[in-house]
This record gives sequence, C-alpha cells and structure tokens, in this order.
Amino acid sequence: MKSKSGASVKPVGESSLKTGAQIIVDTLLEEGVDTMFCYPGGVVLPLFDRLYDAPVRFINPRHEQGGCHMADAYARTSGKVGVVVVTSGPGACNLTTGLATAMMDSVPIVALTGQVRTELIGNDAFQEADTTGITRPVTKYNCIVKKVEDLARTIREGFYIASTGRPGPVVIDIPVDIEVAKCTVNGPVEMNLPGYRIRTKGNTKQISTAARAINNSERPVLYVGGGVISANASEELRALAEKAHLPVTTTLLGLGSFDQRKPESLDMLGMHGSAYANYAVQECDLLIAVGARFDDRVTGKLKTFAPHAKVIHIDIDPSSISKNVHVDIPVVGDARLILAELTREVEFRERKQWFKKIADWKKKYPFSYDRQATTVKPQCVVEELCRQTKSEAIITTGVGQNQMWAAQFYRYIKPRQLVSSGGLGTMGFGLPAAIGAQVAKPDATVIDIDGDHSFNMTMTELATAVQYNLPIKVCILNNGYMGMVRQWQELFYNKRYSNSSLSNPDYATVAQAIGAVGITVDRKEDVSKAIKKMLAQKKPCVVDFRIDREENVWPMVPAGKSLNEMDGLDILERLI
Ligand SMILES: Cc1ncc(C[n+]2csc(CCOP(=O)(O)OP(=O)(O)O)c2C)c(N)n1
Ligand SMILES: [Mg+2]
Repeated sequence: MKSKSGASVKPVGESSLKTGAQIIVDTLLEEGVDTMFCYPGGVVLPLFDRLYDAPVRFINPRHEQGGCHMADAYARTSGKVGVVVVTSGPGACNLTTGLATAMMDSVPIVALTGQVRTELIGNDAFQEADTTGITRPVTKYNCIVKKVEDLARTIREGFYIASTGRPGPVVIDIPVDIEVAKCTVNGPVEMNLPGYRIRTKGNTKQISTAARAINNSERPVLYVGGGVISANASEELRALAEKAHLPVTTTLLGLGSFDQRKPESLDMLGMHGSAYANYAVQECDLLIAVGARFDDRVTGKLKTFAPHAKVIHIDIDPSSISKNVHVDIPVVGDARLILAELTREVEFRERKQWFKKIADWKKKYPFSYDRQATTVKPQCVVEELCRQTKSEAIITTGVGQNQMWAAQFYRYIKPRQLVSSGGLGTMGFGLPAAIGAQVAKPDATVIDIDGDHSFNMTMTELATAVQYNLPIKVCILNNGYMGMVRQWQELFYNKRYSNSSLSNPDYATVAQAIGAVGITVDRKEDVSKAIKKMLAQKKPCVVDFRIDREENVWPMVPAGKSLNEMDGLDILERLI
C-alpha cells in the first residue's frame, strides 16, 4: 500500500516497533478506513503528523459537531463505520451532540479523541475534559487507553463493537503520551469480549410461531424501522411482504426500506404519519415490528396503541423487546436472516377486505395541501424535488416541519436514501449530513431539505462543502419561524409565538460569500425553474425558498393522544 508521499505503509500485522500514532494509522487502514472527518488540536498533533502521509481522505469540518454528523451520514449512506478524530477538551465536548444523535439512531461511528498526558489527567490541565465521563451516556462503548500496548487491540474492538449487533458510536480517548510511546505490535487476534454476545440467528421455534400468526392473521401490518436498513434486509422485507401479502408502514428512519411506490406501502406512521398507516395500526389484528423500537412519536398514547393486535417483534437488541409495548412473539437476531427464514414459512393470503379498507383510507386521506394557493408551499417544493430527481436523490433534513414535509412528500424507493436525525431530533444535522453523504456517494444527487433555523445552527459547514468541491444542494424551506415550535404554539398555546422567530440572513448572499451558488425563490412560478438550475450546479448550491410562513404539518397526533385521534383530517379531506 502506498501513502500520499509515496512511502509504503506496513500492515499493522507485521511485528515491529512503532509509535502509538503509527499504530493508530495502521490499525485504521487495517479496518478498511479510507475517509476520516478530523479537526486538529495540540494533543492529536502526533497523530495528525502520521495521518499526513496516510492514504486516507481527510475532511476537515468547521466545527467538531459538524464533523461528527458528517461521519454519521457517511456511515448511514455507505453502510461502513464513520470515523472522526478530534482534540481533547473543547474538541471532544463539541462531539457530544453528534454522538447522541448517532446513539439514538444506532449509527456506527468510531471517534478518536486526544487527551492530555496521562500524568496530568485529573489536574485540570489545559484543555482537559473527562471525555469518557461526558460521553458515557451517549456512546455504545467508550474507554481511555492507558498503555500503548493496548492501542491496536482497543481500536479493533472499537470497530467491532460499533458495527456489530445494534450499531452505535464508540469513543476511544487517547492521551498524547500514548501517541508518542513505542511498542511492538502483533497482528489481530480473535475478538474476545466477555459479556458482549450477539445473537444473529433467530430462534427457529419462535420464527415458526411468528409464521403461523402471520398465516392466521386477517388484518396484519408490518411496522418497519431503521434496523431493517442497517441490517441490509430490504430485499428480504420485500420478499416477505410480497409472499405473505402484507401492508407495510415505516418509521421516519425506516423510509426507503420498502419502495413507497408499491401498493402495499402505507408510508410513514406516527405523529405526522399518514392517516391510513395510523388507522391500519389501530385496527390490525397482528403487528409485525421489525428493527423498530416503539418510540413515542410512533405509538402515541401507549395504553391505546394497536389495541387489537398480537405483536411480533424482530430485533437484534434484546433490551428493545417489551420495553414500551408488550410483545407476544419476540424473535431476537439479525433481521436479514430472520426475515428470510420467516418468508420460507409464510403463505399468501388475499385479505381482500383488509386491503379494501386500506385503499378507502388512502383515497379519503392522502397527504395533500392547497395546490391552488398563490404562495410557495413547502410541500410543492418537496414534490417537485421528487419529480425532477425521479425519487433517486439522497435526502438529508433539518428538524421540524421541513423534516416532516421531506418525509411526507418525497417518495423513497431504496434504502440509505433518507438521512435524518430521528431519535434525538438534532437541528443542524442536515447540512453536515449532506456533506458526509456526498463524500460517501460522490456520484449521487444529495439534497438537504432544511429549515431556516436548523440551517442557522451549522451553516458554517457550507465552507467545508466549498473547500472539497462537494456539489451538495441545500433547499431551505424558509418560513422565518421555528415552524414546528410555532405550530405547537398556534395549536396549544393560543398563538402566543414566544421566541420562535429570529432574524435570518439573506441565505443566497451568504452562500455566494462562502463560494457557493445562492438562489432565492419567492414566487410559486419560479419553484420548478430554480430546482432545475440547482440540480445542474457543479458547485454547492443553496436555494432559499420563501415559503408560506404559517403552513402546518398535517395530520397530527397531539402528544399523548392515540394514533387514531388525528387533527387536520378535515383539512386533508377538503384539500384533495
Ligand atoms: C438543537 C435543537 N434545539 C432545539 C430543538 C427544538 N426544536 C424542534 S423543531 C424546532 C424548530 C425548527 O425550526 P426550523 O429549522 O426553521 O424548521 P421548521 O419547523 O420551520 O421547518 C425546534 C426549535 C431541536 N430539535 N434541536
Ligand atoms: Mg423554519
């Protein structure tokens, strides 16, 4: 293997005396890492010096939070582990939001954080922070390396833990003296992690019980989460849904696991899910949950969730089973293997009445909006994006109404196509996520459908996109409000819009100042042309859509209500 400077890189397996920094680089290469998101600082300089010569792509964000979101989106879109390297103290502290985002959405990341010299730890040394203490609740695993001899093994374990079982972020804290200390390294040995056991193959009896329940069911619903995407099980899901003839609804993170153009698709369920998905869940006699965790945004009031249903739950994480909702038939293991086995045992059933009922709900309550309006409607922007990109783009999002419109009005047809912060709901995720996705998929069209205030949080990363010539597209659905907050204030706080609108810059001008293309759209007639122009850009491009300021997201299950108690259905009915 050759480095940037032409020097050959020894595989770590070859026994020789090396510095800690060299061991880190060699172990990363051994793990197949070719791209990293890194921000420097004093205690990681020995490592940065070694990385200078390494055959890896280096992306420098403008803020460590941005770097972590980039690594996260890189992982979500490529299926590989995202790698981020930052300095101690403020660098590591800036990672926490990114780590929590990845933790909540089960995304594999290995974060290497520099630490002050071992002898200074606990002394309030310059740029010292208790990184393992701070990141413990937001990581799947974390540790500090105290001996250079432990370094290679710890990094290998970090990658293994991040990417196996239910994936998640791992932090490895490395004091600077360990980076310069030397030792002899041996090749990888078999992983031995007492207490970390992963069950991949599902229990055969349980699978047969599940198959019987499916065969006997008259009103089944498949409820699919992001776990199906991380398990690369979309093909197996399609096969099961087709063979047994099952309607499929997904969570926000599950979008893309099942082609939304198929007639069996019920689209997204939950607080802002489709009426037909929510009604179907409330009336089903069998709920087959796969790689999903019964989050409160999905279930609404737990007591009345899917009240007539027997529940099958297929998940890699045993702690998810019966956590929120009682499960009748649990199957723990890898969704890909289990779905394939289950498919062998199920039979086709027509379920005419059930599909007729679903078709009626679909007809009565489709996602809709006022198409006659003279203003720029956000839903119209998303629909037009979908039309012009033929449902093929990778979409990232901010958080709020923009995220829900991106979920409702773009049609996702393949896995790893939507990259959105579901569990933590992190505003500011969209732009750095678009950068990470574009790095992973250089030939893809990557579009960040963002909110104005979400974009405000990390817009500095536009400079990163410009520096690395990443032709990402940003569509700001600019309502001049923290729209989702305003919607709640309108509905539940008597329209008292307390601090939910801050002043915004002129985004097109900001984009141009940073070296990107900037476009402003304030007329409905210009939406289509502007999107066409945006899609033709080779440079990063920001389009500021000045949308209808007080548009709301419908339907809505108010917090604490049952899934079938949706507001806004009358509005949807009127707008068809
Ligand atoms: C970091 C962070 N802070 C606060 C919130 C709470 N929050 C959720 S949605 C929202 C408003 C988002 O505004 P904007 O990005 O403009 O999106 P819109 O709803 O207008 O589409 C806020 C403040 C959050 N999700 N994340
Ligand atoms: Mg907004």
